[in-house]
Amino acid sequence: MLSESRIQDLNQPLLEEHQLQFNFLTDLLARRQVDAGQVVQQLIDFQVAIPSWALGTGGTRFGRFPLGGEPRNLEEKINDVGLLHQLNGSSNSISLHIPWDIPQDIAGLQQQLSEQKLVIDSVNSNTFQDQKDQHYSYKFGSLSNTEAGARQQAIQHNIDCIRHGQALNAKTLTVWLADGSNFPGQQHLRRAYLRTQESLAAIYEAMPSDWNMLIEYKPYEPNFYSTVIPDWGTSYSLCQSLGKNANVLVDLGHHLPNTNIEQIVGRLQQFGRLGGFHFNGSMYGDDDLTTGSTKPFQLFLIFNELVDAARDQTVTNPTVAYMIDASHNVKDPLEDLLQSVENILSAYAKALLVDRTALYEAQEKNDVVRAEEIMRDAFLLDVRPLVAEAYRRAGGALRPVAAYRAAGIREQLIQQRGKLSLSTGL
Ligand code: LRH
Ligand code: MN
Ligand code: MN
Repeated sequence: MLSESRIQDLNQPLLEEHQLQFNFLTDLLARRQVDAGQVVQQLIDFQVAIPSWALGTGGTRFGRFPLGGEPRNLEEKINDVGLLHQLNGSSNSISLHIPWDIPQDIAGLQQQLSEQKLVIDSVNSNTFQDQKDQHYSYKFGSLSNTEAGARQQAIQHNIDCIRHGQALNAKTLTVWLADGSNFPGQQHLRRAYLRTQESLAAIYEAMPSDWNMLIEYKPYEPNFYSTVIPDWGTSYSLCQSLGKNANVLVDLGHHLPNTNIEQIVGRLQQFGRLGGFHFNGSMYGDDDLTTGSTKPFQLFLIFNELVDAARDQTVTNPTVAYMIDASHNVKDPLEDLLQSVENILSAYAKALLVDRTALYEAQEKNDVVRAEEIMRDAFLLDVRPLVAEAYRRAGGALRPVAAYRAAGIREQLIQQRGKLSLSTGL
């Protein structure tokens, strides 16, 4: 739908100003002994997975306002991620959600993925909704359910997810459980944990040795009194009990207000148990807003922990899976995702620019103000020319959202798929 030359044409009128800004930043950074080209290369190498469930207009439990042209099947979802990747060169993978995305035509999908230079990074299981014809209900939990049959059904579903993922060369299973309770006394808290641990162990056993399991935590919703995996400590203890291929997934929205997420990220890396991220923006909780829209400074501080640990040889954390889990009901989802990726790259670029030698020195001397100023210096620098240059060098658009609009992509999608096309998703 978008040719490379069309993207170049859209870049053309912006090039002169971009070059001016990029050259200025290159000179400025060179004075600080930082090679802008190297930073740009690190940005090009950074890839973040797009969730298949965020490509249609999101909704709330009060309603949904579809804008049309949304993908109706997995092929169309892959196509949309391909478009994003063409525009920014930074979204080369897709997270699937089963059963919303059951792959059917495996050979066809594989061909499409390779043509669009995409991979499937992870498969997410879904035991938070009852599916048609399923024998046991998840009303009172899945992997933690008091009924052995329901637990077994949920275990089997996760194993089926692995099989679906294997067909498309994925290597990661993401588990998020809605399990918990709504009222005091409803659930035996310790036993619910133990049943979950046992169920996860059965899935882990069935998982191929080159696969990873990511365990996501969340303090509330849809259960509002207790959640079986409410926090990183619980995820961490489950991972510890399972083995080295189970690691913690940090969804930025899955924290109570004011939680110091960057510290959690630092801790998990120190323990070698940070498995992945679900990036999104959060104002109150699991809001799934555009990543970086509400708390860009926090996003920068999280990336600061990642960059810091990556440079520390004593840290041996596994490869981290970077994924978005944001979807919105008043934005065009593709524009929303382009914005999320851009904010992620900006936070990463800023973290790469922190003067770490000066920072460590200030920290050692307990020079509080100096340390904070160093962080602010990096955060307040306008790194957009670096991000734009990364897009450009990857064959993408200098301004992906503007290019998306100028190319009339949504209009074309509506023409192809209809005004009222509905997608699966939340
Ligand atoms: C749960 C969650 C989890 C799900 C996704 C759809 O709130 O973050 O990752 O799989 O949303
Ligand atoms: Mn999530
Ligand atoms: Mn969530």
